[in-house]
Amino acid sequence: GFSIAEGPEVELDYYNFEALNMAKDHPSRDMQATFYVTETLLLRTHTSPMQVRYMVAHTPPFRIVVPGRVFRFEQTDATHEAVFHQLEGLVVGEGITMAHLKGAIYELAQALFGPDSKVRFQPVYFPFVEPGAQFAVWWPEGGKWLELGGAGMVHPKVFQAVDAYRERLGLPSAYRGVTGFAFGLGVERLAMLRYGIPDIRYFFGGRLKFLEQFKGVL
Ligand code: FA5
Repeated sequence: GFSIAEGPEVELDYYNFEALNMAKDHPSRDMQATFYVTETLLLRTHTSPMQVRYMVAHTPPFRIVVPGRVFRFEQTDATHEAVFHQLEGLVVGEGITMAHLKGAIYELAQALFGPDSKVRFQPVYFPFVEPGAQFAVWWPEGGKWLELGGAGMVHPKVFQAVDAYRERLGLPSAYRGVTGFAFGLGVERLAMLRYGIPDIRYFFGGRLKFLEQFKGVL
């Protein structure tokens, strides 16, 4: 029931941060170290800017997923890369709750990792959701929980920013009286769990021996 939307990799600061309740100089921007192109243009640090782009252009109810490449000024290690992919999810409508969010994530985990897979939710802060959570899946190869994504209920300030933008475009406001959930998960980490890959750096390491294993899969 989800449709697929895609957005630009070179993004405006406005969509990547500002409209997501991360004003300039807000310390929460340090959560995602950023490659800037100019003062106002950057390489998107997550797929969440598409939440705003999509909502400005569409009216609820809807369900979307947004796959895409993202970029961060990161120190790399076995679970962190500077270039990776995310899958954003956004569901908006009347009566959408945190229970729908948890159900969707559990369903995804069961479908991908089987009925015995274990998912863990923990409360966490993201400026554009309230309440916010991060979720992890048990990673047998690593012998620990692997943080797969962030999620939460769309923050009222995001809906307000969207409606304010729509008003500037001469569109009627469409986000009063609705709620929504959003999530953003790491695609490489998903593949690591699914195929038992011990190090994220293999994906962009350029070793054919590694890549050729996925010939039939991709
Ligand atoms: C975000 O990027 C939020 N936009 C997620 C979100 C969406 C929250 C919607 C609420 C609502 P975070 O920085 O935690 O959150 O990244 C999300 C996921 O991307 C992580 O859980 C992880 O799986 C993956 N990820 C983050 N940084 C890296 C990295 N350097 N290398 C590989 N994967 C990463």
